[in-house]
Amino acid sequence: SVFEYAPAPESRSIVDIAPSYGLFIDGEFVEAADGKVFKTVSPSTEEVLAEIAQAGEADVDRAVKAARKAFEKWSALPGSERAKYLFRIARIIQERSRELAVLETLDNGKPIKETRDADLPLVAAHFFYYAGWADKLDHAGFGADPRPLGVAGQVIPWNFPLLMLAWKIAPALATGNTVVLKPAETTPLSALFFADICRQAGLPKGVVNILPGYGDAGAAVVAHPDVNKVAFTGSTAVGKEIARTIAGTRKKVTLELGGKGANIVFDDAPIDQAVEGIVNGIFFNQGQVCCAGSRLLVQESIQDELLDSLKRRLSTLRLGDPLDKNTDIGAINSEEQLTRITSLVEQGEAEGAERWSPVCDIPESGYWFAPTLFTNVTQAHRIARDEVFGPVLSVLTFRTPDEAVAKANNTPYGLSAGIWTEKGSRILAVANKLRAGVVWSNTFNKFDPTSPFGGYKESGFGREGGRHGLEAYLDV
Ligand code: TXE
Repeated sequence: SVFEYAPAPESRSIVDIAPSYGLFIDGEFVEAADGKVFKTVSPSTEEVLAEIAQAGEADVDRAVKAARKAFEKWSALPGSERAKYLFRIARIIQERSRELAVLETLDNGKPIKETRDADLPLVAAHFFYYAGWADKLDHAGFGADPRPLGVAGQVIPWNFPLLMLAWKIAPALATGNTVVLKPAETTPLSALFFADICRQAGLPKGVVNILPGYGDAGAAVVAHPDVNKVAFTGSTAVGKEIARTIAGTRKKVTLELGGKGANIVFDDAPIDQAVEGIVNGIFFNQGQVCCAGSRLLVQESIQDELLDSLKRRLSTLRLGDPLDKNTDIGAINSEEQLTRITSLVEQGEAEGAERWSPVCDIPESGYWFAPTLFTNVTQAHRIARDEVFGPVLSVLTFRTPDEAVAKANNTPYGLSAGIWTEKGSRILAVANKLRAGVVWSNTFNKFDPTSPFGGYKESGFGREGGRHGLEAYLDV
């Protein structure tokens, strides 16, 4: 069975509820009003994992009503009481993290060592971190008596299903809001498991509602007149559509959208460390990361040395069964995403860039893409401009720091960047000129709940994480 785990004795696992898993509304797993269901498949085997109730407009309305009703009591609780629930949720996530890691890997296709060592610890950390804020809001410099906004409508993607849920739900609850969340259609399982954790934690009914479904359900959440705040992570195209829907309403909105991060390697960089950072930057989660370092900007004088090392390192990556703890590269989340990646890579070749991949066995079923490197890339190539959202790195070169900054900023996005150099003064000088929400130096893809995260330009609007992440859920 897909759900081969032993639920904690006091919990009722979602498998016990129904053979097809329900929407989570007002503290209960229920069928969709119109009885519709959809299937979620394993990206690494294409097997059907589960059948899920599919939310429609009527379900969104029901969930928003439940959240509105719950808001009256939830927002009136002292912060210290809300904190108790959040701490309890955080602890249960830790206790059940192995089951959650397996479930996430099955549904998403990412390697178990990532869900186990990165996703799950960060998910728990977010709940612990925001639990700590719940009783300190009056003293955090927001102004006297900061107030929650009401019902938060949240729509999340499939690349970090549970972590994006944590980024959205933890600050919303800490500040006294209630939630209607729609997970992505290809990864609904960990969100439903989280719903069970809310029940186990005794969270009052209606405070969190989870509505698996497609984009139409997401659009209904965004448009619902009784939703006060919208938080979205996903594609720039849908982000813009959401912004248009919200214009003219009084809803608050945060958008976390795409990226085309530059990893800038100067000639004095520690090469071995940089190679590890480049690999982590673009091949972590098969490159399906909004802040991925998908453009490598390397100083011309070290290009050959760096690329030789990088190719040697890529040849050691193991692609295959995501449940095997030695796997480095798992499956692409969906057939649709695989098609998107394939098409952009074919265009890269057609435009004259040079394509390279290490030799690796691709399993017969499932959605896979070998780690791919493009050299001879120019700024005009689509692979240098468009978000591929796959394990594909485009290499460009530069001669001077100013040229590196100009190339790094030459994108409609502005989410992330990396700088590799031994020179501290250069790190500060370059970082100050980069138009990116996160700049890492001599490391990449490091996350922490205390740090605000979000984009410049078309990468989005607003910040999540840290104290800034609370502002998005408060009126002051
Ligand atoms: O995104 P969508 P997709 C980028 C990445 C990827 C591309 C497409 O480049 O290749 O987007 O991915 C819901 N109103 N990112 O198609 O459609 C949808 O059901 C409201 C970057 O998966 O934006 C899902 O829950 N909601 C990104 C969520 O939006 C709508 C992560 C994201 O799906 C909707 C994912 C609508 N009209 C993709 N249409 C990141 N920033 O990390 C769809 N949805």
